[in-house]
Amino acid sequence: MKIRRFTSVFARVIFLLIFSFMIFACQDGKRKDGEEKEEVTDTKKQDKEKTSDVITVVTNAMEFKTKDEWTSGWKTVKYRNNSNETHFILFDKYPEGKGIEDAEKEIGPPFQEGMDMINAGEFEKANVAFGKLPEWFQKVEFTGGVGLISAKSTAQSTFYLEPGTYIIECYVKMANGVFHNTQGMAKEIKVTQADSTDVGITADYTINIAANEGITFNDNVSPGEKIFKVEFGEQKVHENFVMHDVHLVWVDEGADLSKLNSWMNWADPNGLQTPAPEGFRFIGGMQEMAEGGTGYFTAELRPGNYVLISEIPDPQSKGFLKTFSVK
Ligand SMILES: [Cu+2]
Repeated sequence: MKIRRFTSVFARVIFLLIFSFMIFACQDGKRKDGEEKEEVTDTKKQDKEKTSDVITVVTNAMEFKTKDEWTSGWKTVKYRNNSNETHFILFDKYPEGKGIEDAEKEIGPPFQEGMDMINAGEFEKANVAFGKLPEWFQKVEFTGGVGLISAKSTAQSTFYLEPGTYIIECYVKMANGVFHNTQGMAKEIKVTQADSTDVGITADYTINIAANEGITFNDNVSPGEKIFKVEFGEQKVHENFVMHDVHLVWVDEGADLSKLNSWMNWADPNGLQTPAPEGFRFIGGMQEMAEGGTGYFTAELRPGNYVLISEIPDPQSKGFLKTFSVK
Protein backbone atom coordinates (compact mmCIF):
# COMPACT_ATOMS: atom_id res chain seq x y z
CA MET A 1 0.00 0.00 0.00
CA LYS A 2 1.32 3.34 -0.91
CA ILE A 3 1.72 5.92 1.77
CA ARG A 4 1.21 9.48 0.77
CA ARG A 5 2.54 12.16 3.01
CA PHE A 6 2.79 15.88 3.00
CA THR A 7 6.22 16.77 1.93
CA SER A 8 6.50 20.21 0.58
CA VAL A 9 4.37 23.15 1.00
CA PHE A 10 5.46 26.39 -0.14
CA ALA A 11 3.85 29.55 0.31
CA ARG A 12 4.85 33.05 0.84
CA VAL A 13 3.24 35.00 3.52
CA ILE A 14 3.64 38.64 4.26
CA PHE A 15 1.12 39.61 6.80
CA LEU A 16 -0.86 42.81 7.27
CA LEU A 17 -1.27 44.45 3.90
CA ILE A 18 0.31 41.80 1.83
CA PHE A 19 0.70 38.15 2.25
CA SER A 20 1.48 35.74 -0.37
CA PHE A 21 1.59 32.08 -0.57
CA MET A 22 2.14 29.55 -3.16
CA ILE A 23 1.96 25.93 -2.59
CA PHE A 24 1.97 22.78 -0.70
CA ALA A 25 2.52 19.35 -1.73
CA CYS A 26 2.61 15.77 -0.98
CA GLN A 27 4.91 13.29 -2.36
CA ASP A 28 4.73 9.60 -2.62
CA GLY A 29 7.32 8.60 -0.08
CA LYS A 30 8.09 5.37 -1.84
CA ARG A 31 8.75 6.83 -5.23
CA LYS A 32 12.17 6.14 -6.60
CA ASP A 33 13.77 8.35 -9.19
CA GLY A 34 16.96 6.48 -9.68
CA GLU A 35 17.05 5.80 -13.37
CA GLU A 36 16.97 9.25 -14.87
CA LYS A 37 19.88 10.35 -16.91
CA GLU A 38 21.31 13.77 -17.42
CA GLU A 39 21.55 14.53 -21.07
CA VAL A 40 24.14 16.93 -22.28
CA THR A 41 23.72 18.12 -25.81
CA ASP A 42 25.64 20.64 -27.77
CA THR A 43 22.88 22.21 -29.80
CA LYS A 44 22.73 25.99 -29.67
CA LYS A 45 25.86 26.12 -27.58
CA GLN A 46 29.10 27.95 -28.05
CA ASP A 47 30.88 24.87 -26.86
CA LYS A 48 34.32 26.27 -26.02
CA GLU A 49 33.40 26.82 -22.38
CA LYS A 50 31.22 24.71 -20.19
CA THR A 51 27.65 25.68 -20.92
CA SER A 52 24.24 24.81 -19.55
CA ASP A 53 23.50 21.16 -18.90
CA VAL A 54 20.36 19.71 -20.34
CA ILE A 55 18.37 17.86 -17.71
CA THR A 56 15.28 15.89 -18.53
CA VAL A 57 12.20 15.87 -16.33
CA VAL A 58 9.36 13.52 -17.21
CA THR A 59 5.74 13.34 -16.10
CA ASN A 60 3.83 10.23 -17.06
CA ALA A 61 0.88 10.75 -14.75
CA MET A 62 1.19 12.97 -11.69
CA GLU A 63 4.87 12.96 -10.78
CA PHE A 64 8.25 14.47 -11.63
CA LYS A 65 10.84 11.93 -12.68
CA THR A 66 14.31 13.35 -12.66
CA LYS A 67 17.53 12.89 -10.73
CA ASP A 68 17.75 13.90 -7.07
CA GLU A 69 21.07 15.78 -7.28
CA TRP A 70 21.86 18.52 -9.75
CA THR A 71 24.85 20.83 -10.01
CA SER A 72 24.70 24.61 -9.83
CA GLY A 73 24.81 26.93 -12.81
CA TRP A 74 22.75 27.37 -15.95
CA LYS A 75 20.40 24.46 -16.45
CA THR A 76 18.29 23.70 -19.49
CA VAL A 77 15.30 21.69 -18.36
CA LYS A 78 13.63 19.62 -21.02
CA TYR A 79 10.22 18.72 -19.64
CA ARG A 80 8.38 15.84 -21.26
CA ASN A 81 4.74 15.92 -20.30
CA ASN A 82 3.50 12.49 -21.34
CA SER A 83 0.38 12.81 -19.22
CA ASN A 84 -3.16 13.81 -20.12
CA GLU A 85 -3.12 17.10 -18.19
CA THR A 86 -1.47 20.49 -18.43
CA HIS A 87 1.44 21.02 -16.02
CA PHE A 88 4.37 23.32 -15.23
CA ILE A 89 7.50 23.15 -13.08
CA LEU A 90 8.18 25.89 -10.55
CA PHE A 91 11.52 25.88 -8.71
CA ASP A 92 11.35 26.90 -5.04
CA LYS A 93 14.71 27.43 -3.31
CA TYR A 94 14.39 26.67 0.36
CA PRO A 95 16.35 28.53 3.05
CA GLU A 96 19.52 26.96 4.47
CA GLY A 97 18.82 23.89 6.52
CA LYS A 98 15.21 23.55 5.42
CA GLY A 99 13.86 20.82 3.18
CA ILE A 100 10.92 18.70 2.43
CA GLU A 101 10.59 17.32 5.96
CA ASP A 102 10.38 20.83 7.41
CA ALA A 103 7.78 21.68 4.84
CA GLU A 104 5.85 18.59 5.80
CA LYS A 105 5.92 19.48 9.48
CA GLU A 106 5.56 23.24 9.46
CA ILE A 107 4.08 24.28 6.15
CA GLY A 108 1.74 21.54 5.06
CA PRO A 109 -0.86 21.66 7.80
CA PRO A 110 -1.47 25.44 7.88
CA PHE A 111 -1.32 25.70 4.13
CA GLN A 112 -3.81 22.91 3.60
CA GLU A 113 -6.10 24.43 6.17
CA GLY A 114 -5.84 27.80 4.44
CA MET A 115 -6.59 26.29 1.06
CA ASP A 116 -9.60 24.44 2.41
CA MET A 117 -10.92 27.72 3.79
CA ILE A 118 -10.37 29.51 0.47
CA ASN A 119 -12.23 26.74 -1.32
CA ALA A 120 -15.06 27.16 1.15
CA GLY A 121 -15.12 30.91 0.63
CA GLU A 122 -13.95 31.54 4.20
CA PHE A 123 -11.25 34.07 3.43
CA GLU A 124 -10.84 35.40 6.96
CA LYS A 125 -10.34 31.91 8.27
CA ALA A 126 -7.85 31.32 5.45
CA ASN A 127 -5.82 34.28 6.65
CA VAL A 128 -5.83 32.87 10.17
CA ALA A 129 -4.55 29.55 8.82
CA PHE A 130 -1.76 31.16 6.81
CA GLY A 131 -0.81 33.05 9.96
CA LYS A 132 0.39 29.74 11.38
CA LEU A 133 3.09 29.41 8.75
CA PRO A 134 6.62 29.71 10.13
CA GLU A 135 8.76 32.80 9.65
CA TRP A 136 11.31 30.96 7.49
CA PHE A 137 8.75 30.29 4.86
CA GLN A 138 9.02 33.89 3.70
CA LYS A 139 12.60 33.11 2.74
CA VAL A 140 11.58 30.63 0.08
CA GLU A 141 12.76 32.02 -3.25
CA PHE A 142 11.16 31.38 -6.62
CA THR A 143 13.92 30.88 -9.13
CA GLY A 144 12.24 30.20 -12.46
CA GLY A 145 11.15 26.97 -14.07
CA VAL A 146 9.20 25.62 -17.00
CA GLY A 147 5.97 27.33 -18.08
CA LEU A 148 2.62 25.68 -18.69
CA ILE A 149 2.82 22.81 -21.14
CA SER A 150 -0.19 20.99 -22.57
CA ALA A 151 -0.70 17.24 -22.45
CA LYS A 152 1.57 15.03 -24.56
CA SER A 153 4.02 17.84 -25.26
CA THR A 154 7.57 18.84 -24.43
CA ALA A 155 8.75 22.23 -23.18
CA GLN A 156 12.25 23.56 -22.65
CA SER A 157 13.44 26.35 -20.37
CA THR A 158 16.86 27.55 -19.22
CA PHE A 159 17.59 29.30 -15.94
CA TYR A 160 20.26 29.63 -13.27
CA LEU A 161 20.36 27.57 -10.11
CA GLU A 162 22.46 28.47 -7.09
CA PRO A 163 23.54 25.62 -4.81
CA GLY A 164 20.89 24.66 -2.29
CA THR A 165 17.78 22.67 -1.64
CA TYR A 166 14.86 23.07 -4.01
CA ILE A 167 11.34 21.81 -4.18
CA ILE A 168 10.05 21.54 -7.73
CA GLU A 169 6.30 21.55 -8.04
CA CYS A 170 3.16 22.01 -10.12
CA TYR A 171 -0.02 23.48 -8.65
CA VAL A 172 -2.38 23.11 -11.56
CA LYS A 173 -5.59 21.54 -10.25
CA MET A 174 -7.28 18.31 -11.24
CA ALA A 175 -10.91 18.38 -12.38
CA ASN A 176 -11.99 17.82 -8.78
CA GLY A 177 -10.07 20.88 -7.56
CA VAL A 178 -7.16 19.01 -5.99
CA PHE A 179 -3.72 20.52 -6.56
CA HIS A 180 -1.27 18.38 -8.48
CA ASN A 181 1.43 18.90 -5.86
CA THR A 182 -0.68 17.05 -3.31
CA GLN A 183 -0.77 14.10 -5.70
CA GLY A 184 2.94 13.64 -6.26
CA MET A 185 3.99 16.67 -8.31
CA ALA A 186 6.49 17.91 -5.76
CA LYS A 187 10.05 16.72 -5.45
CA GLU A 188 13.13 17.77 -3.49
CA ILE A 189 16.30 18.40 -5.45
CA LYS A 190 19.75 19.06 -4.01
CA VAL A 191 21.86 21.41 -6.09
CA THR A 192 25.57 21.10 -5.35
CA GLN A 193 28.28 23.65 -6.09
CA ALA A 194 29.91 23.37 -9.49
CA ASP A 195 32.24 25.47 -11.62
CA SER A 196 30.57 28.47 -13.13
CA THR A 197 29.08 28.07 -16.58
CA ASP A 198 28.10 30.29 -19.45
CA VAL A 199 24.50 30.08 -20.45
CA GLY A 200 25.70 29.39 -23.98
CA ILE A 201 22.45 30.48 -25.58
CA THR A 202 21.75 33.10 -28.20
CA ALA A 203 18.17 34.28 -27.99
CA ASP A 204 16.07 35.06 -31.04
CA TYR A 205 13.65 37.37 -29.20
CA THR A 206 13.47 39.20 -25.88
CA ILE A 207 10.45 39.54 -23.60
CA ASN A 208 10.48 42.13 -20.83
CA ILE A 209 8.13 41.70 -17.92
CA ALA A 210 7.67 44.16 -15.08
CA ALA A 211 5.06 45.06 -12.48
CA ASN A 212 4.01 48.39 -13.91
CA GLU A 213 4.63 47.74 -17.58
CA GLY A 214 3.27 44.22 -17.94
CA ILE A 215 4.66 42.15 -20.79
CA THR A 216 6.61 44.09 -23.39
CA PHE A 217 7.20 42.24 -26.64
CA ASN A 218 7.21 43.92 -30.03
CA ASP A 219 9.30 41.65 -32.22
CA ASN A 220 8.27 40.37 -35.62
CA VAL A 221 8.33 36.62 -35.21
CA SER A 222 8.99 34.07 -37.92
CA PRO A 223 8.29 30.31 -37.84
CA GLY A 224 10.73 27.69 -36.63
CA GLU A 225 12.43 26.70 -33.38
CA LYS A 226 12.95 29.96 -31.52
CA ILE A 227 14.57 30.95 -28.25
CA PHE A 228 12.94 33.63 -26.13
CA LYS A 229 14.91 35.50 -23.50
CA VAL A 230 12.84 36.71 -20.55
CA GLU A 231 14.09 39.68 -18.56
CA PHE A 232 12.37 40.29 -15.25
CA GLY A 233 12.01 43.90 -14.15
CA GLU A 234 10.21 44.93 -10.99
CA GLN A 235 8.42 42.01 -9.39
CA LYS A 236 5.18 42.19 -7.51
CA VAL A 237 2.96 39.93 -5.47
CA HIS A 238 -0.44 39.90 -7.18
CA GLU A 239 -3.75 39.53 -5.37
CA ASN A 240 -3.74 35.75 -5.56
CA PHE A 241 -0.35 35.87 -3.82
CA VAL A 242 1.82 34.86 -6.76
CA MET A 243 4.35 36.90 -8.70
CA HIS A 244 4.24 37.29 -12.46
CA ASP A 245 5.75 34.86 -14.91
CA VAL A 246 5.22 34.33 -18.65
CA HIS A 247 3.69 31.51 -20.68
CA LEU A 248 3.52 31.10 -24.45
CA VAL A 249 0.19 29.89 -25.81
CA TRP A 250 -0.97 28.93 -29.29
CA VAL A 251 -4.39 30.42 -30.09
CA ASP A 252 -6.82 28.66 -32.45
CA GLU A 253 -8.77 30.80 -34.88
CA GLY A 254 -11.83 32.14 -33.04
CA ALA A 255 -10.73 31.01 -29.55
CA ASP A 256 -12.14 33.12 -26.73
CA LEU A 257 -9.25 34.95 -25.07
CA SER A 258 -11.41 35.90 -22.10
CA LYS A 259 -11.59 32.23 -21.15
CA LEU A 260 -7.83 31.95 -21.15
CA ASN A 261 -7.61 35.20 -19.23
CA SER A 262 -9.81 33.95 -16.40
CA TRP A 263 -8.21 30.49 -16.36
CA MET A 264 -4.87 31.98 -15.33
CA ASN A 265 -6.01 32.62 -11.76
CA TRP A 266 -5.72 29.54 -9.55
CA ALA A 267 -7.91 31.21 -6.91
CA ASP A 268 -10.83 31.19 -9.33
CA PRO A 269 -12.87 27.97 -8.81
CA ASN A 270 -12.25 26.93 -12.42
CA GLY A 271 -8.88 28.64 -12.76
CA LEU A 272 -5.76 26.61 -13.43
CA GLN A 273 -7.96 23.55 -13.29
CA THR A 274 -8.58 20.72 -15.72
CA PRO A 275 -10.01 21.11 -18.29
CA ALA A 276 -7.84 23.85 -19.73
CA PRO A 277 -9.82 26.26 -21.91
CA GLU A 278 -10.56 25.07 -25.43
CA GLY A 279 -8.79 26.58 -28.39
CA PHE A 280 -5.43 27.06 -26.68
CA ARG A 281 -2.26 25.06 -26.51
CA PHE A 282 0.38 25.77 -23.86
CA ILE A 283 3.89 25.45 -25.21
CA GLY A 284 6.15 26.51 -22.35
CA GLY A 285 7.46 29.70 -20.82
CA MET A 286 9.41 30.98 -17.83
CA GLN A 287 8.29 30.77 -14.23
CA GLU A 288 8.60 33.65 -11.84
CA MET A 289 11.90 34.82 -10.49
CA ALA A 290 13.22 37.88 -8.67
CA GLU A 291 13.72 41.30 -10.22
CA GLY A 292 16.83 41.37 -12.35
CA GLY A 293 16.56 37.69 -13.20
CA THR A 294 16.89 36.29 -16.71
CA GLY A 295 15.62 33.04 -18.16
CA TYR A 296 15.12 31.50 -21.58
CA PHE A 297 12.63 29.19 -23.19
CA THR A 298 12.52 27.44 -26.52
CA ALA A 299 9.43 26.81 -28.63
CA GLU A 300 8.63 25.49 -32.08
CA LEU A 301 6.54 28.14 -33.80
CA ARG A 302 4.33 27.88 -36.84
CA PRO A 303 2.38 30.57 -38.65
CA GLY A 304 -0.61 31.68 -36.62
CA ASN A 305 -1.63 33.52 -33.49
CA TYR A 306 -0.01 33.36 -30.08
CA VAL A 307 -0.35 34.90 -26.64
CA LEU A 308 2.20 35.66 -23.98
CA ILE A 309 0.41 35.63 -20.63
CA SER A 310 1.11 35.65 -16.90
CA GLU A 311 -0.40 33.31 -14.35
CA ILE A 312 -2.04 36.07 -12.30
CA PRO A 313 -5.64 37.25 -11.85
CA ASP A 314 -7.04 39.03 -14.93
CA PRO A 315 -3.72 39.45 -16.68
CA GLN A 316 -5.32 41.29 -19.60
CA SER A 317 -6.36 44.25 -17.48
CA LYS A 318 -2.82 44.64 -16.15
CA GLY A 319 -0.86 44.38 -19.37
CA PHE A 320 0.14 40.77 -18.80
CA LEU A 321 -1.62 39.41 -21.89
CA LYS A 322 0.17 40.17 -25.13
CA THR A 323 -0.93 38.80 -28.49
CA PHE A 324 1.31 38.40 -31.52
CA SER A 325 1.31 36.64 -34.87
CA VAL A 326 3.90 34.43 -36.47
CA LYS A 327 4.23 35.07 -40.19
CU1 LIG B 1 0.63 19.55 -12.80
